[in-house]
Amino acid sequence: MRRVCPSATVRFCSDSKFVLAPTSDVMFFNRLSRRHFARIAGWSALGISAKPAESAETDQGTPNRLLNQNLFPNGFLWGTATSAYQIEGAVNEDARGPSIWDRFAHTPGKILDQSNADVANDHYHRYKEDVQLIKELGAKAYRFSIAWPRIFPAGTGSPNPKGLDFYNRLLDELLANGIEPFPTLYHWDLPQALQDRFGGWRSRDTSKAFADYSGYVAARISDRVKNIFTINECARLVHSGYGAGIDAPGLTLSQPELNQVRHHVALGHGLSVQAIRANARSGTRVGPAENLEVCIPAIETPANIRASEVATRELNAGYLTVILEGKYTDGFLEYAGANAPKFTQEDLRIISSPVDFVGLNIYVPHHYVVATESASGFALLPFAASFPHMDSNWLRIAPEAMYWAPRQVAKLWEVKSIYITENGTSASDELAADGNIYDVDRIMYLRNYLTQLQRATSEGVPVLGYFLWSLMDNFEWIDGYEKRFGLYRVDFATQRRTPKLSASFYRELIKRNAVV
Ligand code: PNW
Repeated sequence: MRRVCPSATVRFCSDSKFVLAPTSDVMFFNRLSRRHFARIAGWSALGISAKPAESAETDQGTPNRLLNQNLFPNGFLWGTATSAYQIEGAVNEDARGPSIWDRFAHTPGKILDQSNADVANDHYHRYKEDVQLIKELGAKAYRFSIAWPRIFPAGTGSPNPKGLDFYNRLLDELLANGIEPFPTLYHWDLPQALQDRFGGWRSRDTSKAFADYSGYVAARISDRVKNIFTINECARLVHSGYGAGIDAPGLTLSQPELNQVRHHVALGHGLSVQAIRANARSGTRVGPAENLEVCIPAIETPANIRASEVATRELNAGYLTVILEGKYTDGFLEYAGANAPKFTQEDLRIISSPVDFVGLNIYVPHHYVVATESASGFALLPFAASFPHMDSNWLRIAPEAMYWAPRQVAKLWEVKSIYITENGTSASDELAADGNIYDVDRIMYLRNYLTQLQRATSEGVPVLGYFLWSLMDNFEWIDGYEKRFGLYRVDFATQRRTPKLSASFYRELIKRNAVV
């Protein structure tokens, strides 16, 4: 693939006549009355359980014509997301086995702040309180993950009934509060025993063990659970865990070995789909939750739009493409050459077992694309050093990723049901003098991404729901507790949860079923 670098043809003028007087915001604040200030401080101090006075005024003062703009489809499902290792804690309780993330986090130098998730959010003991946090947002769905090492402490063999008991309690609590559970079976916390015995996903024995675990769980929860995600983000677990070695299990494999790991993960997904179908109640829906490489047309011309679709298919060849097409693309096999994974036609048939929906984790643009005359038909543009990002350096801001990704998935593979399984951002979340967090940058990010999602649904792209990452601050993998993604702030010393301003934003958006 040829990468092109267009020469800069436009210069932006920084003519000062268009720059607002630097004092203008100060003047605005000076004009606010004391009463107004008291009201802002008052409702924010009350957190989201109090109806914001601003919102009430808008409701009364805004014509219906405006309120009906930016609407999502009726019945659109609003939710939040978390994962087991990032929030549960209680790593040695009720016979849970160790996972590769326990081992990794306890290895000196792997986690930025030298922390681990032994306690994390203590959600294992505080799940009832956390379910109330979801309820207060008005969200009707919750995506969480089930920890494999709680269910099978040694990865295979004897199940641990106490592990399942926890998820039974959680499911019952969610349902009692009118919240639909959307569990993910694998969010990276592989039982350490499988790493030790098989080399983790280097072996197809792990794919088979994942199927057994999936079937066991599905048989026991599908009386209450209607939708199950198999694996969270095959791409990241393969590349960061086995390629770059920055995530657990911290390996840096050669290209052929890495391609084989990728194949085993895709196979694990397919075997899991089959095991769920064989063991769950009929009608249980299942699909992956993938962070596909998002390819955005740099300029929206028909040729670039087509090129971006071709790029999406090629750059996701080892994940969504093989899952949804049952074959590796010619481009992928040609590129991999002698390094290509070893596979059988039967493997491809299993990997492409029909799914009921596709989950997409959308945070960033991976590539801006233009059409070219080259064999591939597309080129990936380099990112400018000045490209903006949020609090995490990797979290580049491109709201239009939220439009193009589901649109392309629906078009390329005729997918009829899509969930946005994750979207959200880290933010610096300074505590204001009044004790609140006015995370207007997170609100800006969410508003812009959700505007693009609404663009997609209004054009008929079949997105059924959205899970905001994350319900609350949590253990952010290699960043430890340094990066905060939550709608609720967590004080990890006291375990106190406090709503940020973005929680009010999300609650208002859910209430109106529209971008606000
Ligand atoms: C996701 N990207 O990871 C994970 O599923 C979560 O567990 C994690 O906490 C969250 O996002 C925030 O990091 C991603 O570069 C990491 O596109 C990187 C990307 C996407 C998702």
